[in-house]
Amino acid sequence: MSIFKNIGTIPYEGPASTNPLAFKYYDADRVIMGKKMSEHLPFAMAWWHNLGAAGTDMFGRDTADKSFGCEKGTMEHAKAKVDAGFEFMQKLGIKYFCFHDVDLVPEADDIKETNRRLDEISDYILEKMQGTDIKCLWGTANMFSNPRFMNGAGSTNSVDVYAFAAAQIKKALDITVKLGGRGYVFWGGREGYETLLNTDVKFEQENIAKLMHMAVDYGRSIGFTGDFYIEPKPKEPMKHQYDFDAATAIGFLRQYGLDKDFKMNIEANHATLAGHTFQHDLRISAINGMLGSIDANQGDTLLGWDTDEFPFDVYETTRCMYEVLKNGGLTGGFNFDAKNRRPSYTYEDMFYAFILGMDAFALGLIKAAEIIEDGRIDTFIKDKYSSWEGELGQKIRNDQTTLAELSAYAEKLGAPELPGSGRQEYLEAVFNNILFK
Ligand code: XLS
Ligand code: NI
Ligand code: NI
Repeated sequence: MSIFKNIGTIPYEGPASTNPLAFKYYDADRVIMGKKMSEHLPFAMAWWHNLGAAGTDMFGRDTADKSFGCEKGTMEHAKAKVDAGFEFMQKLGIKYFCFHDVDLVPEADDIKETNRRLDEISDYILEKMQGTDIKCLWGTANMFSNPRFMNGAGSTNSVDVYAFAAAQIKKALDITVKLGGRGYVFWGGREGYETLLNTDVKFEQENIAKLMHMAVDYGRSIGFTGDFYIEPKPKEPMKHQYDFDAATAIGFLRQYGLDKDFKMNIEANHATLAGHTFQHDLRISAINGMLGSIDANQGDTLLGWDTDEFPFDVYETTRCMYEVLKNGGLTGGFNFDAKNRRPSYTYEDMFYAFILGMDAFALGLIKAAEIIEDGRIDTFIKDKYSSWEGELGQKIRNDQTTLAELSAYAEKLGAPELPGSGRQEYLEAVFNNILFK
C-alpha cells in the first residue's frame, strides 16, 4: 500500500527542468573526480525529523499529519513509519537512514518491554531491507527526552539513571549492528550544565568517558567495526554542553584515550551555534583525522538556536564538499538532520525538502570539484608558504634548529620583508567565478 500516492520516483531532469518533483543537479550516476555522485554523497534520512516531527513548536501543536493512517504511540504506527520511510527513501534514491531508539518504537515504562518492541521493529525493518540496498548509516540512543535524563546521561548525578543510559546504549548498538550501521553517534543532548553552582564538571566528564569506553568495548564484542562519533554542539538544550565544538570534543577523546575508536559527526547548524563556520569544524576534524560523518542541515544566522533547516546555501555546501573531497570522502555519510518549516506541512513538502538538500549538495560537489580542478586557490595556498621550502624552513620543520640559532639568523637579517599579500578579495572573486560560470 502506497503512502505517498501522488508522488513517483524522483527522476534527474537537469537544471533546465521546472518539474518540482525532479532533481536538477543530483544525478546519481554522474562521475565527478572518478567517483559516482551517489558514492560521494551517501545521503541519509533522519527517522526523527522525517517520520516523527510534525511541526509542533513551543507555541503550537502539529501542523503535519504523520500518523500514516494509524494511531500514534502504537506498534502499528511504528510499522507504518517503516513503510512510509522505505517508500520515501526508495522514491528519492536514498540509501541510508539514521535513528534514535525511541524514534523507532514508542517507549514503554519498562525497558524490557521497550527492548522487545525494538526487536520486533528491527525484524520488520530487516524484512523491508531485503531486495533494496538501503541500510542504517548510524544509530543512537535518545538520552535527553525522558525526564529521567534532566541532569544528563553519562553526566547524571544519579547512578541508576547512568545504568539506564548504559542499557539504552547497549540495545541501540545491538540494533545498529543488526541493521548494518556504519556508525554509532553520541550527541551529548544534556551532557552539560545550567550552572556551575550545582555541577562537578570533572566528575561528570570522567563518567561520560567511562560510558563511552564501555560502549566501545561492548560494540567491538558484538562485531561492530564502524566508527563511534561524537556530534559536537555548544548549547541547547543545556546552557553549556561539554562537546562544545570539534576542537573541544577531539581534546576530550584524546584525554580519555578514545580517539582511536571515535570520529566527529559534524552538524552545520551546531558549528555555527559555536561561533564557527561549518567549514571550520569540518577542517578541524579533518586535520586531526577525525572527519567521519556529517549532519547536513543549515541554521539561520539571525537566530541563536538549532533551526535544522534543509541545506539551501550553495556557498556552504561547496565549502563543505571542498573539505570532504580533500579528506578523501567520509566513512559515514550526509544525514539530513533537518525538518520542514512548520507551514510546509504536506507530503509534497517532505519531498521538496529532500530534493532541495540533495541538489544543494550535488551542486556543492560539482563546484568543489571545479575549484580543485581549477587549481587557482590551492596553488595560491601552496605559494603562500613557499618561503618554508628553503633551508631554514626545512630545519624548523624537521626540529633541527634552536631559538638561539633563529635569533642569530634574525640579527643578520635586520628586518624581514613583509609577508606576501593574503589576497582574500582575489580568492573570493575566483570562488564566485567558478560558482557562476
Ligand atoms: C540535536 C542533534 C540530534 C543528533 C542525534 O541537535 O542534532 O538530532 O543528531 O541525537
Ligand atoms: Ni542538531
Ligand atoms: Ni544532529
